[in-house]
Amino acid sequence: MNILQKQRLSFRALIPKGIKKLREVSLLQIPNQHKENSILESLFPLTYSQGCYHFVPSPTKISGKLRLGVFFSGGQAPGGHNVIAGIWDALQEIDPESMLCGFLGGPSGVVDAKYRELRQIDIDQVRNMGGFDLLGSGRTKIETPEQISAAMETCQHLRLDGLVVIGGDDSNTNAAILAEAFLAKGCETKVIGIPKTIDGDLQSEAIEISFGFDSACKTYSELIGNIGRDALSAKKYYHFIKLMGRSASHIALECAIATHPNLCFIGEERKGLSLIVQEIADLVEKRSHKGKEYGIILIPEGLIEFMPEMKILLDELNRGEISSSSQAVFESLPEKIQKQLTQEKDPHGNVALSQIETEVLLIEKVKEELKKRTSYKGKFSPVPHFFGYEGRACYPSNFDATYCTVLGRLAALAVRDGATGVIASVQHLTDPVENWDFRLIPLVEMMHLEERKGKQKPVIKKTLVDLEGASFRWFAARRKEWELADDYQNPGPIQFFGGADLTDTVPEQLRLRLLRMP
Ligand code: FBP
Repeated sequence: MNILQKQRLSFRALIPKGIKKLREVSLLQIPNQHKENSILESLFPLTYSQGCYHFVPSPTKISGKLRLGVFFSGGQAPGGHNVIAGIWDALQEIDPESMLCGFLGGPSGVVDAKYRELRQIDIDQVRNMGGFDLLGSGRTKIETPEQISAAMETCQHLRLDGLVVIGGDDSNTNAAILAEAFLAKGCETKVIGIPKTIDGDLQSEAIEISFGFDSACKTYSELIGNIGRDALSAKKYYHFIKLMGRSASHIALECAIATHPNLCFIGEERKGLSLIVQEIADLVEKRSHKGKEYGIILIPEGLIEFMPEMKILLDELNRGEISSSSQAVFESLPEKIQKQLTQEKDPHGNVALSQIETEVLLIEKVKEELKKRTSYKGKFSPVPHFFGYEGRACYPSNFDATYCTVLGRLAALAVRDGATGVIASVQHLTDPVENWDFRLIPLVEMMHLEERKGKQKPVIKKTLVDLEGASFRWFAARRKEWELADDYQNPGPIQFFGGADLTDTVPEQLRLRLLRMP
């Protein structure tokens, strides 16, 4: 074990004063204020009308043995292990006789009753470590009546007071369904959601940001910063850097704010493929006229799905019927991309978007475009990159390490005090940790109805980049300047030692939201 690993294992997150002494805190439910939705009400009759919970000082000391289960769901996000460490610490404090059981391999662990009881030694090995390797993860959904019954049987067999779901929008939608089903069937297990995803698209007024976003973006920004420095030194390559983020472009935007690339596309602007290619070719040409044959271009993973003509093509490929206009789009694509579009399918039978090399697609199209331009005489040497998995299991930043520990504590408190169908929420995340505030938000409150496979389904909505929001406006006000100026920033690695101004920084987008100005 290297010295940094040892140091990180011994790091202890600061605990905000409101939840420092768990036996002296209790929940206070305030009446619900969400808009009436009769369909949601009919789907969630038992959890629909509950209000959100605040944490308040308790007049009496509350203790009691608890039995909790927990699992990871979906893609890795730095800080996940700290959620479990936070739950563990809270249980030790509430009653050291409590039990914590980890389900293996994601939600399927609950359905198939694959679990193991966690001990202090397990927690000591993963505290402040990235990854989800303590339990593993998976993308199975617990949604069929058979799966729900199997999950309930496991929870009843283990006599669980609570089940904590560490997941994104889909997993938390699932958590809401489970909570309702358990209540309806008289199962005592409470279901609590934790907002996880590096994509940053599980956010709302109540959920300021999902955990993992900060550490992943800081890792990508470090890499982009290094590439910027290399580009300025070598002056010979165009770096096309695709960044993870299944749909929304929050990661690309956050990294652009931190690193100032020459171009960064934001999917939510919904530009077509040819416009994007024109913009890149214009940039390459303009820079070439200034003697600059290098540059940095950021491309969000979800960009392709926002391009109107590609969206139609992808939908048609998913349905298996291609119109003549989509056929023409398909034929205009490089052969490699055509193969990826037709060969790779995700577990739901859809085109596997994360496997489509949008960076290669853009490089090939820009090459074609530049060849056509007689005004361009430069040398275009592109290099493709894809940063995704590099950032999902890094050491969590202090922000994520602390945020996750607190989320774990909130989950344990929620179960102790009998809440179910809620997600843990920490507010005022830009304030000093001491002053953070907490809520449990009913999951149904975050849901709306969306068409899935021709049917209206209740789901938690993915939050896209708000083109009127402070972060996008800040970026939009500066991006023109970055095209030619080479204002590359090199933020360096996540810092764990030094002053709080180095170690305790928050995501740029949270900071900008507070400033509320371009
Ligand atoms: P979650 O939404 O489950 O947190 O996962 C996000 C993500 O990392 C996306 O950014 C990416 O598109 C996807 O997972 C990749 O999935 P996989 O791990 O299956 O390759």
